[in-house]
Amino acid sequence: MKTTRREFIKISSLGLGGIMLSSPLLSLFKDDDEEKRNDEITSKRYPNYCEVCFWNCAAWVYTNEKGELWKIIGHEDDPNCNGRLCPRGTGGVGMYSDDDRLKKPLIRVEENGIQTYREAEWDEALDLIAEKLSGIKEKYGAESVAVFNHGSSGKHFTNFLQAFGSTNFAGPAYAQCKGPREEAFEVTFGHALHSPEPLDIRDTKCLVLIGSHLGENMHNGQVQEMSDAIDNGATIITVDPRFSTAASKSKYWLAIKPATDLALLLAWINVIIEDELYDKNYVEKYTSGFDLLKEHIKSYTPEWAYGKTTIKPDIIRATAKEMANASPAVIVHPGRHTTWYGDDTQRLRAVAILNALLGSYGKRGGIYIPDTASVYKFPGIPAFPKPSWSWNDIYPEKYPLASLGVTNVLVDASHPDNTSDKSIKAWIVIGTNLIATMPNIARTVEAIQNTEFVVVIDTMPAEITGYADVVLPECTYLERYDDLRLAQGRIPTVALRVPAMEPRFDSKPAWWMAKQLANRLNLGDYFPYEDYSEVLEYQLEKLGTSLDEMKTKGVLVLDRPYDDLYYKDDEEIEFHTNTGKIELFSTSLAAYGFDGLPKYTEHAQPPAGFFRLIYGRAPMHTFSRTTNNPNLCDLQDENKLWVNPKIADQWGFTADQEIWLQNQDGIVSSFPIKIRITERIRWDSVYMTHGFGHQSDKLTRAFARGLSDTEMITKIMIDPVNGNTGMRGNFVTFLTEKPIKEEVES
Ligand SMILES: Nc1nc2c(c(=O)[nH]1)N[C@H]1C(S)=C(S)[C@@H](COP(=O)(O)OP(=O)(O)OC[C@H]3O[C@@H](n4cnc5c(=O)[nH]c(N)nc54)[C@H](O)[C@@H]3O)O[C@H]1N2
Ligand SMILES: Nc1nc2c(c(=O)[nH]1)N[C@H]1C(S)=C(S)[C@@H](COP(=O)(O)OP(=O)(O)OC[C@H]3O[C@@H](n4cnc5c(=O)[nH]c(N)nc54)[C@H](O)[C@@H]3O)O[C@H]1N2
Ligand code: SF4
Ligand SMILES: [Mo]
Repeated sequence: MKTTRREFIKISSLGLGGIMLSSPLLSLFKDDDEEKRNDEITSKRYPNYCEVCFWNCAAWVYTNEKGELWKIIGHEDDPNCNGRLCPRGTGGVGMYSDDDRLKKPLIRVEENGIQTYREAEWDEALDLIAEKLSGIKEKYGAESVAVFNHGSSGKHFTNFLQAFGSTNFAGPAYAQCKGPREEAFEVTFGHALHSPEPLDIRDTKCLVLIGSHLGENMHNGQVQEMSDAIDNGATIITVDPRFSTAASKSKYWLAIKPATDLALLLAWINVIIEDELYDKNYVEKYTSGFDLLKEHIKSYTPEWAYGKTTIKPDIIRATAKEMANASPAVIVHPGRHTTWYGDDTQRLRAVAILNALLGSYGKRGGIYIPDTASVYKFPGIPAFPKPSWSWNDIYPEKYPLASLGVTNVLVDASHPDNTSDKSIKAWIVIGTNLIATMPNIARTVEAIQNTEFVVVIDTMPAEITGYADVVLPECTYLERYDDLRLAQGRIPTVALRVPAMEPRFDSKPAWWMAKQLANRLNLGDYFPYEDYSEVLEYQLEKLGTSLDEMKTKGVLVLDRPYDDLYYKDDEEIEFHTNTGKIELFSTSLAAYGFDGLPKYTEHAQPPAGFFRLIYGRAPMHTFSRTTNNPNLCDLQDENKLWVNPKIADQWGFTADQEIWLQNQDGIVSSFPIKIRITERIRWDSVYMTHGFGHQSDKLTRAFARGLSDTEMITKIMIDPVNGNTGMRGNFVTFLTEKPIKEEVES
């Protein structure tokens, strides 16, 4: 098979405008009262769970008397949303109605020397994929095929991949997101946090947000609980170089110098130990390594931390005291997007240690012990074959504590500079826009060019689809069955997704695609059903209900069999760590040659004329997936660059002036961005919302609107513990004139 260089395929059209909306914390939720619900007698409603982000709130999807999609509202019994969707969830109708959606399978062809796509029928597209995959399996082994996945339909293809003979699957929700905090909590408490995070915000007396911006980060249930906690008088302490929405609700805003959070965390630990503010009983009973920690922490005084963080020693002391006063009803929020500076597992270890010293793990108002529903596997599915190697064998000396597939390892293993004898030759990408998601776009593209075959399954003509050999259009979550949602929480719940609408165009559900492909590869036994509803029917009957009943209920709230939400006073607990204790000193990190206690590491600060690029979420959008959504686009259609007035003055900027960015590696942004001059950002940093600046002109509303942070992130700081990609070490400067870009031959 010859590898041809894939040109990024564009099909042209143009963008539209919209308005910006500013956002107080809770006014963002739509309040759907019972009365309104009962009004809708002529309409029909279908249960679903939201796929606009991965909080997966359970919802009711309404169609009107004409059978048209009408609206989506939160499910009243669902603890993830308590009957209220966030604006993005409400805007989910736009995922269905967007006319830019992928419509038919596409196959890459060359016409008159130019690469383009032609539409194909499903049979032809699936035959082609089956043929290519079996060729690659024969030549390099099944293990050389990888799946990149995110979202609920990805599971159908990770199942397919395992049936095919490979376990090389990975999603950005680990190595570009929550990997560091998961490993840090795993080694400290013997249990990763998972999602939704089991934080007892509802009952907390003190919530510390360190680089986590609830309110803009609209994780629904958490934002609601934070709002309740504020009403109940809880103290909020926000550590953020930017005055976030959360900071505006806080008693303390600590405008930390970016990249120095570990200094603050260590200083807090220092105060809590030196001033004997920790929970002595808890520490004695449940933890190990306290003496080592006490010794280790001595030099990390608030005075020392002041020099690093620019946060005054008395503020560090006062905030440590606030936490201790609230103990054990205190949460040092572990955050979620935690891949920042490459020493992230160690930073999150400091967060875990703080929670342990404050005795909050397993306590009311702290971190509770979650429960999750489980379901039976559909009968008759054979065991998956055992592959001869997996992602963690590619570079055996690296990333010993990565517990899930690492996307960037699979990229490295596809890249021409791969040094391993194991390599990836084909990609199946489902529900993740890797071009907008993985830092260092050029490297991702080089890896793609070096593979022999790429399939992309998406709903939208996202950038990643432009690099595929075959594109398969998935129908949206409103048009398909999918697995039951088994969310962890205070009580176990099950939520059902059923189609409210027929798939638009010629789109199909992923479960169907996976099964059709499997049939073509003699793997049909792994998908022993004609329709996915059979799987749901079976699993729901085992739970004592039925598909029909659940269509009217939507959510099943199960009993929690044991009263074990919190530890009882003096309860004996065996933690799943090497010592059976909460490990203040991590024996597993130490066993792999890493620091058993977090040490401060110095990170580079921006050179003169450059500013640290920081980024985050906007309440109206989820990454790059919603920026073309007609409903959400109306609310916010571009991002702006937050610049401190001092810097704006120096550069002579005016509000809304358009500028371009250039980063430390000379990368110039494709598009300009408007300036927002605001005191809400430190002078040494600039901020923008992630997910804008789309390159794909098939996204008619999002193309060239705003600027892509990912484009500017070419320096990656890899966490040696788990291979996760620290992305906040990039610096940018401003270009006030439109840069003249040389056209590069592709
Ligand atoms: N620069 C930068 N990079 C980041 C981040 C950042 O803040 N800045 N955040 C990181 C984090 S925390 C995460 S979790 C990742 C997320 O990264 P991604 O998972 O890549 O998230 P999205 O950009 O939402 O891409 C989702 C893709 O799925 C498609 N899609 C939507 N619904 C469906 C569906 O039902 N079926 C299928 N098949 N496709 C669907 C969308 O059209 C889109 O192309 O990004 C990480 N990368
Ligand atoms: N509306 C909306 N909500 C979402 C998502 C979405 O796309 N849209 N995505 C969801 C997902 S998958 C994730 S992972 C979460 C991510 O949500 P969070 O875990 O909250 O992470 P980010 O969005 O990256 O948060 C960025 C915050 O960190 C601050 N920051 C930047 N550098 C530093 C630093 O050095 N130190 C400190 N202390 N702060 C710093 C930024 O100013 C910003 O306020 O959001 C989830 N919720
Ligand atoms: S938080 Fe919002 S976007 Fe995310 S699942 Fe819930 S309603 Fe949907
Ligand atoms: Mo994430």
